[in-house]
Amino acid sequence: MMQGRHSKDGGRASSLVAKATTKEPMTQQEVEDLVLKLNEIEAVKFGEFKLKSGLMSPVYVDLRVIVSYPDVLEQVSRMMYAQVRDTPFDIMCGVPYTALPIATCMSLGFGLPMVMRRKEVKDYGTKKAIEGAYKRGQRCLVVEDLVTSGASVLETLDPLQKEGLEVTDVVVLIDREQGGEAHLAANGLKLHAAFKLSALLEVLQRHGHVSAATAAAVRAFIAENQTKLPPAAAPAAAPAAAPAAAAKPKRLPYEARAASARNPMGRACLELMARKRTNLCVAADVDTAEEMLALADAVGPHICVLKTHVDIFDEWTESIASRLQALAERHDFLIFEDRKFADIGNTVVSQYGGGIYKIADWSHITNAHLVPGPGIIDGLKKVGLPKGRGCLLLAEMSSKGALAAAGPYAEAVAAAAEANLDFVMGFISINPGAWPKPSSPGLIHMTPGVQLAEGGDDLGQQYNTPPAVIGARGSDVIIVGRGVIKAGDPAAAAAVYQKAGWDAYEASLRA
Ligand code: 5BU
Repeated sequence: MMQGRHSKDGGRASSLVAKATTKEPMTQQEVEDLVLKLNEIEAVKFGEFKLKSGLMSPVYVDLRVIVSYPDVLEQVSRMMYAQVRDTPFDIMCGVPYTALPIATCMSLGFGLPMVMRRKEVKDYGTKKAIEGAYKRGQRCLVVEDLVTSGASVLETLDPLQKEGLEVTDVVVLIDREQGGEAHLAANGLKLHAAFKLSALLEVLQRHGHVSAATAAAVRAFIAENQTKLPPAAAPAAAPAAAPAAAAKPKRLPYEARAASARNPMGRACLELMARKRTNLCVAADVDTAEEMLALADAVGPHICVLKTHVDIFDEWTESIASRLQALAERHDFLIFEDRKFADIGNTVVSQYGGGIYKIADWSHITNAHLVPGPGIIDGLKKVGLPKGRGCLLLAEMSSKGALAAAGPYAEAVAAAAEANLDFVMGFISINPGAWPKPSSPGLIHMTPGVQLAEGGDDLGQQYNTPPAVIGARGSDVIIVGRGVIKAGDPAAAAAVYQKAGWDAYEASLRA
């Protein structure tokens, strides 16, 4: 088995490799230029479009037009090849029709042998479903222009497998991030996308081709319109009840969501979690600032976020704040002052930026109730946005009888977050998987009330376990206080929670 540009045919391969290596990977500038070109030739359009389903969409992607722009076609094929240059395969198959010219262009540009699937042949017994030269057991890369649900790729999978070809990888130009990646993964296929729709959107917004309002509408549309896998395309070996399970939108990996996060702290947090393999936030509810700093140093290697309540300490100085920042830097975690602002916009400006604590100066993240209305977000944003800070909105609380709870309150909080994606990075939530609308993929859910066993304290706290919080309830981050800080060895306890949280996350990626 060889990689990317190679062929199994020895003699032919050497000349093809020589040709392929003349093509360098695209630079960032070229990638951005390509996005702008796709917009210019209206392969990607933004506005109001009625889809075949009757649904109104703020984005329309039609890549058929690129056949009329050879320079774009060539760049697209280069960009797509770059995604799979380290992936082993022997031949490629383009999904008819839009991807056929793209596959052909990759074939010519990089010396990659190709086969074609006949779209019209339904009776595979009488006519060849796959045209071209291939041998059973060869590894075939599927080339597609766009993936939404993954259904058309899965249609191509069947005839290829019937011919004895092994299919494990799919390359596309654009992933609309509507569930296709998960559906393909459920069928054993790894998706390599040149662009996620959200990344493309980000470039166009940065260059002034898409307004903030349109970008927000597109992100909300993507989040709200996660596809279900058609039953016919559900995994063949699955038992009868499985298609419905496969149709459930699967968790996207943290790193895949980072590009969708418009708030810099949201993005940093998702990237950090993936990089450090931890979704653990430790609540440093200890008695003194010195103890908090010692705890931060001890649990630092295991956490993505350290949550503080600095108003429980007797003293707070700039020096304590800078020592905490230095620890965050050293151990690669974010600081979250759990201040739970709850006043009118004008007051929170002073509370967040001033006073003894000057929270906005050192805390990457803070949080707020929406009880006063959206003015509180505007006030906090005025202080936090210029400093690149992020805000979590309290949608649900962990304590018994909480009024911040699932239902109209949490729904209003979710809508306020979607309207402020530049500053709001996510939520404090308890059961986000049960919310009527999934939140935008860049928004993070952090859940307090976590211990290794279910239970509670005598003041209303209620505990769920890491698998229940990350798996069944679909949250992203476990917030653990006493489970770690009251342990004999907090660092060892943090390691246990890190593993429990991460195992639950990995299991939910496969679910
Ligand atoms: P515990 O020791 O794991 O129960 O600590 C939980 C922490 O999370 C503690 O700092 C609380 O202030 C915080 N918390 C919470 O428990 N429940 C909530 O709904 C919110 C915050 Br919001």
